[in-house]
Amino acid sequence: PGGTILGYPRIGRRRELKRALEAHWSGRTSAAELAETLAALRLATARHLVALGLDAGDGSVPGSFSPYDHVLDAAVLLGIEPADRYFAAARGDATRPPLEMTKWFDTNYHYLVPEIGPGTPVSFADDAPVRWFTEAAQPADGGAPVVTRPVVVGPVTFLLLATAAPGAPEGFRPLDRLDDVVTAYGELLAALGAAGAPWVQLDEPALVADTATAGLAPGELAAAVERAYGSLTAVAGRPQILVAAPYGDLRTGDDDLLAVLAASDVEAIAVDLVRGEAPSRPVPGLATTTLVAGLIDGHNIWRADLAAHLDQAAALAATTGAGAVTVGTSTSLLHVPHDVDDETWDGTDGRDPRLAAWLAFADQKVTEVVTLANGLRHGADAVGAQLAAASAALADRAAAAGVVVPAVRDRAAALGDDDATRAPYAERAAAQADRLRLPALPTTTIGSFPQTPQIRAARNAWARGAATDAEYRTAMRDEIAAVITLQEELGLDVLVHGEPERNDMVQYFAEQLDGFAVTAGGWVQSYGSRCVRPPILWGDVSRPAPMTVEWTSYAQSLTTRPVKGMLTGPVTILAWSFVRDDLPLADVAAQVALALRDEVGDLTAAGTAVVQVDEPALRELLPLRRADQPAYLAWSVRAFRVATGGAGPDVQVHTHLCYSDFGEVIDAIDGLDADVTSLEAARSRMEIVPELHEAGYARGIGPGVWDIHSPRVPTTAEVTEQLTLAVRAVDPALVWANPDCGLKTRGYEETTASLRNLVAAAHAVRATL
Ligand code: THG
Ligand code: ZN
Repeated sequence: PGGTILGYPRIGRRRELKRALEAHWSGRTSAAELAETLAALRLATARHLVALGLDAGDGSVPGSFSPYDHVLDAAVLLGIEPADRYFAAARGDATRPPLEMTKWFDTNYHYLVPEIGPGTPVSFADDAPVRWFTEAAQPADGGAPVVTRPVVVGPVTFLLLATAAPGAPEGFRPLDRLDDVVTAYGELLAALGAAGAPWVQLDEPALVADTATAGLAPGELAAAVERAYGSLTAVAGRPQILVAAPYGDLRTGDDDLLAVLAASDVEAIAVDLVRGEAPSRPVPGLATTTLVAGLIDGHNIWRADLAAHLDQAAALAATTGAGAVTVGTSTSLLHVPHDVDDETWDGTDGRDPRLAAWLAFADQKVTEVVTLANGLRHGADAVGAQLAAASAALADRAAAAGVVVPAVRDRAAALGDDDATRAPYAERAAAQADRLRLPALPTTTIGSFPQTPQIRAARNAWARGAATDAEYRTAMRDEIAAVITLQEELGLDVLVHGEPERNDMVQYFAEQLDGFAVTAGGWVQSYGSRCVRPPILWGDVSRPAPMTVEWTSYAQSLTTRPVKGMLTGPVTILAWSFVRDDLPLADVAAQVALALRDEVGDLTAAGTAVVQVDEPALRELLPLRRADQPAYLAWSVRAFRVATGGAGPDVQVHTHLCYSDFGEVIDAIDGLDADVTSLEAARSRMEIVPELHEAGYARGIGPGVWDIHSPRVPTTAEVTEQLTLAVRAVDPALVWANPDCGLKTRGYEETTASLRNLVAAAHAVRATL
C-alpha cells in the first residue's frame, strides 16, 4: 500500500453507528434497515479517506469497520459465534449472558473475549470482509469505487485474546486450536483474492505485549507465528498480506518476532514507532518486505513533528534493510475523535482557540500520513509548506502561556515524602472512630445515584442556555435533597450527595481545572455503541477554585450522618484524558494530585469527615511490558498519596477501584494507604478479601456485595452470604457493606430495593458479630 492508516473510527462523525444500533435494539428499525445504514456508513468512510488523500486504487484505504467489535467479528468469521446472534453475543439476551468484555491493550477501547474449547467447530463461516470489500470496489450506487484493504484480527492474536470455553479440560489453551483457525483464515484469504483484493491486513497486536506470552514456553509464540504465516502465505491466489503489530515493539518479548515475520513470506509489516523503536541494523529477510513505519501516533491527539518524522522515515530503508518503506499510523485511529474541525474554535464556548492548531484528530492524522508519504516519494521540498506549518504549530504550542506555569512546576518540585505520608493508621483509625461513631459493618454506596432523564434534561437545558444558572442549581439541589432523604430512610450510615451535577467523573473535573480543554463532539468509541469524550490535558494543571465543596456542603447541611466528599483520583483523570506528550506522565500526575490536594483541603475545612478519591483506572494504565510496571506503580501510588496526604488523622479517606483483575496491582492498593478501599468483588465471591489480607492490607475494606452492572435486585439472603464470607476472611471490624460500583446507570426502582436488602443484610450480619 501507499501511505496508510491501520484503521479509522467506526462510530461515525455524528455517531451514526451509535444511533443506528440503538434504533435497531429498541425495535425502531429492522435488521435490513440497520444493514443498509451500516453499508452507507462504510462506503462514505472509504470515500472520505480517499478525499483526504489515501490512494483509492491500491488497498491504501483500510476496511476497518465493525458493527460492534472487531474481535467478535473474527469469532463470527470463524463460526465460533453465529452471525445471526451477533448482538446477543455482545449484549446478552434471555437465553445467554454476554461475552466478557475487557480492555484492548493499553487503550480505552474494550473488546469481547471469545470463548473456544477443544471441540468448538471452527470454519470459514462468514464472508463479511469479502462482502465489504466488494461493496466498496463495485459500489451499488454507481459512484466512485474504492479498493479497500480488509482489516481482520490475526489468527495468533485472536487465540491469545480468547479464553477457554466453559468445560474445557484443565491445561487446554486456545492457542492449541491454531491449525484449525489458520485453515479457516486461509479460506478467507482465498476468497478475498478471488474478489480482487490486492491486500489484507491481519492485526497481531498480541505479539508486542509480553503479557500475551503468559503461559507459553519460550519460543512457543515464535513457532506459532512461523507456522501460521507459513501456512497463510502458501495459500494460492491470496492477496498480499500486511501484518500489523501496534501498541508496542515486536522485539521486546522472549522472541524477536520482527525477525520471524521478516523471514516469512508476508509482503508487509506495520511496526509501531511511537511505542516501539525501529531496528538499528538490517533485519534478515526484510529486503523482500515493505515496512509500514507507524510514525503518526494513533493513541494521542497532538499534531506531529512532520519534519523529524520525514527524516526518520527516509533513513529507515537503509538502517533496517527493508525492501521498501511507507508511512502509517502507529495504531488504528479508533482511539481518537474524527475531526478537529468539527469543534468550534472561536472562543465563545470556552475552548481555547490556540489549541486548534496544536491538535490532530483522525482526519488530520490521515493528512499527516499523506504528507509524509508524499515527502518520501517526492522529497522534502515537495511538502515544504506542510512541514513548515507543522513546525510552526509545535513551536507555538511549546511557547504558549499556560503550557509551562512556573508556580505549578515549583510546587510539584518541592513535594517531599512528608506530603505523601499521613499519620500512622492506628492513630487515624482511633481518631476516625471517635469522630464518626459508626456501627460495625457500616453501610455506604460508591458515590453516584441514578442519573434520571430529568437530571440529564436539566443539565442539557443549562448547557444550551435554556436554563439559568440559578434554575440549574435549584434542580441539582432538589435532587441532592431527595437522595439524602432516601438514604436516611434506607438507614445507610455514610451518605453521598449522588453526583447529579456530574456528566462524567473525569470530564466534570477537567471542565474546572486549568490546563484542560474539553470538546463538544470529540467522541471516541469505548465499546459497542458506548462513547466517551476524553478531555485534553494540554498545560500545567492547577485548580482556580473549589470544584465540589458547594454540593457536598449542601448535602451535609441536610443530615447529621456523615456525607462523603467525592473526587476522581489523579491516575484515573490521566487514564481517561488525552495527555500532553511533552512532560513525563509522573510529573503530570503530580500536578493533578496537587490540585486534588487543594480540593481535599477545602472539603475538610468545610467540615467533611469522609473523602473518597476514586481510582477505577489504576489497573488500566499498568504498562504492557513488565519492565515498565514498577516505575508506573511508584508514581501512580505517590500521586494518590499526595492528593490525600494533607488530610488530618480524623478524616477518613476512602478509595474505590473497579474491575476484578487486581492481582498485579494488589501491593499498589495497599500502598495507597487509604483508610477504606471498596472494590468489585460480587462476581468473584469475595475472593479479593482474603487476597488483599494475604498481601498485607489491614485497613477498611468494602467488597462490593452485588453486581450493579445488571438490573437484578440481590436478595437479602444473597447479600448476607457475601458479607458473611467477608467477615470470615478478615477482621470483621474492617469490613464495610456497599455495592460494587456507582449507581448512575441504574434506575431508582432496583436501586432502592437493592439498598434496602443491603442494609437488612448488614444488620443481620452485625447481629452475629
Ligand atoms: N468515563 C470516562 N472514561 C471511561 C469511563 C467513564 N472509560 C472506561 C469506562 N468508564 C468505559 N465505560 C463506559 C461506560 C458507559 C459509557 C461510556 C463508557 C456511556 N457513554 C454514553 C454513551 O455513549 O451514550 C455517553 C456519556 C456522556 O454523555 O458523556 O454510557 O466512566 N471518561
Ligand atoms: Zn466502580
